[in-house]
Amino acid sequence: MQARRRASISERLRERFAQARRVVVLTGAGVSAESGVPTFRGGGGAAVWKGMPFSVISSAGMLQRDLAEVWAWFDYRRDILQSLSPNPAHVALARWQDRFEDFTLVTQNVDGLHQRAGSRDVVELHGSIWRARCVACGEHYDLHDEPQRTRPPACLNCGDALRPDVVLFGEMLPAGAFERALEKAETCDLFFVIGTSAVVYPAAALPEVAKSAGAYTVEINPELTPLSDLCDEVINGRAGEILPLFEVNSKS
Ligand code: BJW
Repeated sequence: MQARRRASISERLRERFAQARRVVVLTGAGVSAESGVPTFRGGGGAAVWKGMPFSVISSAGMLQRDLAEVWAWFDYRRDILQSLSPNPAHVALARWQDRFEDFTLVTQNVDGLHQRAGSRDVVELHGSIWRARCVACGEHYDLHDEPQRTRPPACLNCGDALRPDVVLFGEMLPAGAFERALEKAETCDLFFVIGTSAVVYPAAALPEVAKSAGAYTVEINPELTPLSDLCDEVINGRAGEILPLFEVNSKS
């Protein structure tokens, strides 16, 4: 079906939204853009740090070659995040969890802003920048309250090295996370894909799965993506401006 592109919410979507029982939302970096978090792609460019494209620094190969540099990249980003706050898109999605019979928020973001806005039980496909993990025994460490320089230099359990608990290119997703997202995508009636360039797999397969299983699929993004033609509706706009509109003018 040819996607319809609109900058506001159609009556048809409002009806779907009012009647939906099982809703899944897949978010990407664009949802945090209005908080000031840089996206990876979009706007014609790709994130670069110290001259390295993020696809190099955020890769399994880099972790093997230079763990200290990978830590420096994530320390730098955690530092930026400390001064940023959730935006109206995060806040709107946190409200949605109490609105539907079954609501699942699946995110590719590692920034924790959904949780800070009040979202519970978020499926984090690519891990969290706020956790470290032992490369040997898998012990986890919460980095929220730890100033960067005092994080344990090594695992307190087995003494081996710690790494950021995020999913780098070429790594497997956390056990169970994709499976849970897949099950929800297969059984939902309304699926939103918001603020993702939809080029990273397996996350980008979820809207396709939902659509094939009969869900009404909606994309919210200021740019077109490889999923735009697949979706039943495409709202070309910023998540922080569009999502609050569902509440403001909702008929229900
Ligand atoms: C707005 C906005 C506003 C702006 N409002 N919107 C099948 C086919 C081909 C390749 C593969 C495949 N299956 C697996 C692969 C390999 C690979 C992959 O997908 N590669 C492709 C890129 C080619 N996938 C993997 O390696 C994954 N692992 C895996 O599949 O394991 C099994 C396996 C292992 C080994 C071999 C084979 C299979 C793991 C992927 C992990 C991705 N990790 C990263 C880094 C995380 C750590 C970190 O933070 O550094 O995750 S990469 C990066 O991309 C990050 C993101 O979560 C992810 C997605 O990016 P996202 O969220 O879409 O952001 P952007 O920047 O791309 O887009 C922003 C969008 O927002 C744009 O569209 C803007 O327009 C929009 N926007 N402002 C709304 N205000």
